[in-house]
Amino acid sequence: MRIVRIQTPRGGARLGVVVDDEVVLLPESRYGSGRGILTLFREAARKGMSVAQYLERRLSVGGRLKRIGYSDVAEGRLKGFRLLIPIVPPEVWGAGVTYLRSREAREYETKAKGIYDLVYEAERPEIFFKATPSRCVGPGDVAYIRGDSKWSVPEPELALVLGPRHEIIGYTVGNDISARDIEGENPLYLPQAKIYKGSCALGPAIALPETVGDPKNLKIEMRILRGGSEVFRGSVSTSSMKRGLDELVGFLTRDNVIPAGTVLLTGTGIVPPDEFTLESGDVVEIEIEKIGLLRNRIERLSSRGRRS
Ligand code: DO4
Ligand code: MG
Repeated sequence: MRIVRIQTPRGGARLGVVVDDEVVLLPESRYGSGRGILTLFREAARKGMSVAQYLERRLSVGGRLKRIGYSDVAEGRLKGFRLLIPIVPPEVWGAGVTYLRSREAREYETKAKGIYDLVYEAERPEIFFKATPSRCVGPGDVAYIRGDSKWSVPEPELALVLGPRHEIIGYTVGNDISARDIEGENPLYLPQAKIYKGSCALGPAIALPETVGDPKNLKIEMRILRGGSEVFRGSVSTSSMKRGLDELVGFLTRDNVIPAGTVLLTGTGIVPPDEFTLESGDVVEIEIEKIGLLRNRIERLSSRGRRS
């Protein structure tokens, strides 16, 4: 079962349950807020149920619930309906260098040789702050590369949605857009390479744990289109991630205050060739098996030197 958030023609947002290629819209406006999935989670927990069980019961006694085609909404064919970011997370964190391919790419770009070899092998993973709500975008939104970077790439990542007790309540697709030149110049520039307006894309759906099965056995694919033609395609399985998901969540939440709804990106295992950089107008498509396809057009920010 997958949960989406949908803009409706009347201007409000609703949560929808995706069943095959159909979305069943939940009429309750309390679920439509940016953290409506947490409201669902708490209501389900109060009844001793998982969200999937709670929704199954809700749908079975649902009466006449509105149904729309998932592909129709996702492809913009239904006037007035649009997919929204499925959760507006209070915080987004990222794990880094969790795949061998990322270690190789980081070592290639960095002037501080050896540092990423160390973090790949270390007991403690790299965990960094990535985004606040205003820096996140959803499916179909424009995502950004920095105006002062000449070498920026998408990072397709399995994203974990955490509940009030730091449990994984769902999975979504994340794009940790990053400036490789800024990150490579000096590891202390990492926050500038990672955190800026529109640097984090999330969506299109939150897949519930029951639907995902083994999250360490999911295929992640990325395509980059330029002028309508494919300029990059790559894939990886989450089975080649070096760290366990509980291990990453454990380090993130150790002695830390992590609000419910926080998203943790689990690192990239797909890196385009070193000569590749994103350009304005590129379209990035990231698909994770059992979760969905996240598509964003890329624009370059032009605020160099501006204060706000
Ligand atoms: O230190 C670099 C971060 C690397 C990263 O974001 C990743 O591996 O996904
Ligand atoms: Mg990353």
